Amino acid sequence: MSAGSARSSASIINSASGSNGTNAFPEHFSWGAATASYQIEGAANEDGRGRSIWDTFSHTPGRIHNGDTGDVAVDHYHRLEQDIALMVELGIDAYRFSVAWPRIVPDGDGEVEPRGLAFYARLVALLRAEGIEPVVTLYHWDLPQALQDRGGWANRATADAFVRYAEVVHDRLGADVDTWMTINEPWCAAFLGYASGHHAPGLVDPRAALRSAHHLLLAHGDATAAMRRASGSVHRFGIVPNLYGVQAGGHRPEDLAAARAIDGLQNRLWLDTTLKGSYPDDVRAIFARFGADDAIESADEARIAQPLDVLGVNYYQQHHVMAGGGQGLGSPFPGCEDVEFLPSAHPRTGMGWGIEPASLEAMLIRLDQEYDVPPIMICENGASFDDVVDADGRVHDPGRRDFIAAHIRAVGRAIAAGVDVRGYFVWSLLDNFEWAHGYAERFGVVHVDYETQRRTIKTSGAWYRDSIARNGGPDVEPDVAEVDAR
Ligand code: IFM
Repeated sequence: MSAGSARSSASIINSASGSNGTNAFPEHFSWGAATASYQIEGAANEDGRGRSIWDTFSHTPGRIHNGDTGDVAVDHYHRLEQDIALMVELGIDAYRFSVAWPRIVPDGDGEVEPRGLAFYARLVALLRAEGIEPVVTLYHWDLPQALQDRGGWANRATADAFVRYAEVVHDRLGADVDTWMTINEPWCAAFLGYASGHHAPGLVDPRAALRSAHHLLLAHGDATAAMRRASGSVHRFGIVPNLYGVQAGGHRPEDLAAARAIDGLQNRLWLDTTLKGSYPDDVRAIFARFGADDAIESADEARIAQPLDVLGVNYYQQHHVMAGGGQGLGSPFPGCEDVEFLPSAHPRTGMGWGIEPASLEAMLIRLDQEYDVPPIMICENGASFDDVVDADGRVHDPGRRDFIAAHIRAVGRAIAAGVDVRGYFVWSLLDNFEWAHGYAERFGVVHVDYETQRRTIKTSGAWYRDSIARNGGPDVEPDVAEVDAR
């Protein structure tokens, strides 16, 4: 049994949320780690897996740093036992992974591939055997290429294909998986994929991006309804937007308007539709401006706003914006082409993302105050930093460790203020394929040597393990000397 198994015997969302008296984190708070299929699995051509938009995109010259692809990634497909042993060593209670749609329905909406289902069934069984709770994400961006060839998410039929795929996976894994997340970071899938072209499928088409946003939401709502019909009240369903604090970088009315506009597309688009049942007026106006509002049929908003049991929140940083001098066509914020993004004045991660943990606390409090929000799980939080591998092979990453520690503290403060947060998943368990950055950016608490596939728990991973053992407290501040001495 894992160190985490005793604590994870109660499921994530049904667990009581009372404080244990020594720190803010409830007794059954769930500590986890997250990954995604294309970023770790490799085995791109095995067991009948179909081609995804990320296979196409990563094999297109000039799209990915260094020409990297996910063909091999960190070979997780062949290393399940080894990677689960690492989870046991870290003592995590829960593991959030995504299912690769092209492994299950290789051409998107045709034949089901039993070998793909068998792989995830084995993963779930191995996790359960160690007392680690599986949390499934159904879509973390690897759309079957065959569906993209028919328009991808800009085509309403893709939402129908997603519902069928979700039903197939839910039917096979439902006996052992309680918590189901539909779509990971729909903002990225829609706007980096179809508006800025930084992600697959690499299009610069704001109308298609807005249509895609709507169809991703519809896919979420319809799949949630279908899975709930099949499982009654047994399972918990949610969606995982990536939320950002948004700060105006000036006091002019147009700066405040810029911040409001970015907040609309980054946050309220996903939150108001799923939790309030309607598009915000300013966001709806952007759909109309680009001729994308014809995608929104009269019953759609009700279909999207299915009751949720959990809201997944991915949180990394806060935007600072002001009016003027924006990005023009190719902005990942259609309709906000005149908004300028400013660098954070705070210390930054290796990727230049501002380190502002208080903004996570503020976001959680905002969710609690502005929405009838279900229990929250932080489904991703973490940072890329350059790792230092010493002569003995140990990997030192104090920047990542401090980032994680500070954000856990922020979650603790939000809980103490009354926000119902039930779990925290570090991004990521392992170094992996960081999309357009290829393997140049590392987010893992476990280092991977990409030549040998050797895994080494980093300083941050050792610290996280110790923090989990203390249930995040009473003092989650890293003891630098003690951890580094290992
Ligand atoms: O690696 C990604 C992940 O796939 C989605 N959320 C953000 C992470 C870091 O960029």
